[in-house]
Amino acid sequence: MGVLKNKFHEVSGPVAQEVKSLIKEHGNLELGTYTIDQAYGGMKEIKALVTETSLLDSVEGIRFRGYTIPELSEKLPKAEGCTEPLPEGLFYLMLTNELPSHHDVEHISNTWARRSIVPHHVFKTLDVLPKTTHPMTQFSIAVMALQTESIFAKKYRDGISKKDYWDPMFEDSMNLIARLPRIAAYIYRRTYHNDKHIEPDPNLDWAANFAHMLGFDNPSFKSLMRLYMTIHADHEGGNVSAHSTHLVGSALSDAYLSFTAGMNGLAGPLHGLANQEVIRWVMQMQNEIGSKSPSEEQIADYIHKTLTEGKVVPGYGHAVLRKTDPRFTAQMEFAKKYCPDDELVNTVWRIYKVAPPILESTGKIKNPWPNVDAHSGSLLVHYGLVEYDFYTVLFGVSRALGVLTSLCWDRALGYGIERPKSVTTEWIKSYIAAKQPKV
Ligand code: CMX
Repeated sequence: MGVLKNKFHEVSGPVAQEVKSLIKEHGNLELGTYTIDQAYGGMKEIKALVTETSLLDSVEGIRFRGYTIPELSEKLPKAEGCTEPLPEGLFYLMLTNELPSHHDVEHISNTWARRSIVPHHVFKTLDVLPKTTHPMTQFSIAVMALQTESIFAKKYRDGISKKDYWDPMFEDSMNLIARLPRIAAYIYRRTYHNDKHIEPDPNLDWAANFAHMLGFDNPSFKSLMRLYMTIHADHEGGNVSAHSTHLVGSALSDAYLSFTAGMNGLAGPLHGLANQEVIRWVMQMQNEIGSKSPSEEQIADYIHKTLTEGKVVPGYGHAVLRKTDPRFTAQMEFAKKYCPDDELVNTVWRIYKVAPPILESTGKIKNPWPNVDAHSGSLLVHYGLVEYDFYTVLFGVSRALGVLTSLCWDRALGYGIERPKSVTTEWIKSYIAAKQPKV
């Protein structure tokens, strides 16, 4: 068994026992109550999922295994000369619940580099798609084409004991994470750079190699990719990409099938696609106003116009958060260090000043503050990655770290098939009638 797989087995075994006895002894304890409003309104705040890798506080933001983003920034190993954490380290932390050493992250980088070969038929599948196919659609199709490689699917077909499910899920997850940067870079280069592909460099860490294959060898872009891949990796279990991966995985669908489901959810404009929508919206504003550097007043007018037209202001609001997303702040700190005078970055900062009070004044938007997507595109544009339709693919590559770690935990803890109860509006009406006081 590999070092990391051994470690995961060693760590997850006792947790599985603990969960078993916890359910046995306290399974009947109520976790909360919920309302008709929540049943219609996307099940917000209903505590009905258990996800080990991270926990989201509405005010403080995300904690990965108990650590905030600034704490991770300090504690996770870094590449030489780089100020940003290596995403390999976050993966190790989420998987094992322990902070990794330099040696641990090096081991993961090497393992992923070794496993990164993508079978030729995946590229051939992509090659038949029109180049106008949205990059997220290409990404999903490529991962589906890669499903031929699923070790879990083969083992299940041959007959495998339930207690061993976690093992091929771990192998599939490691292989998939290793191959995603290659697939994503291939999509980018075929779509925007005339099929001029760039060979991987196995000596680079996972994020730096991704940057290299995309065609960006600037050291600070590599730093940005390490930061980007770390902060987008996970946001507890209820968001659309994490939940759909978990839901589909609960049917014992393998990592490829489950992850693709998550990516199709990430491709929605209210979730991950918001990162492309932000830049599209800012550019439309610049065009309409006729200035690359719109004033606060002009931005305010444009926000009002967007709201009047019945559209959302992309990059603002959140289903859980009620403060500025710490992932936005982490990117803002990066920008202050590397590109404080960038025109687009400064426009994003000006929007940050202007948008919250306007959104708040509507009286209905629960969170007027920016989320992760409000900042990411401006940094990518700064380095020349201007093809914003591609941005959600970057999010997707990072999100694999969190949702696939969770799938490994789902299998290690023996979680069952997900099957909440649904009712009809007629049922709800009868329920309300039955609850009315008798007169
Ligand atoms: N602009 C305009 N209206 C907004 C808004 C925004 N940024 N955020 C919320 N609203 C509206 C909602 O559409 C809803 O309107 P209706 O009552 O007319 O349906 C109302 O305010 C209440 O919504 P909410 O409870 O505050 O927010 P939700 O939990 O329903 O939705 C989210 C959360 C993120 C989908 C929403 O804030 C939004 O659409 N934001 C813009 C898109 C975006 O940035 N998404 C990325 C989120 C982060 C990620 O997953 O990557």
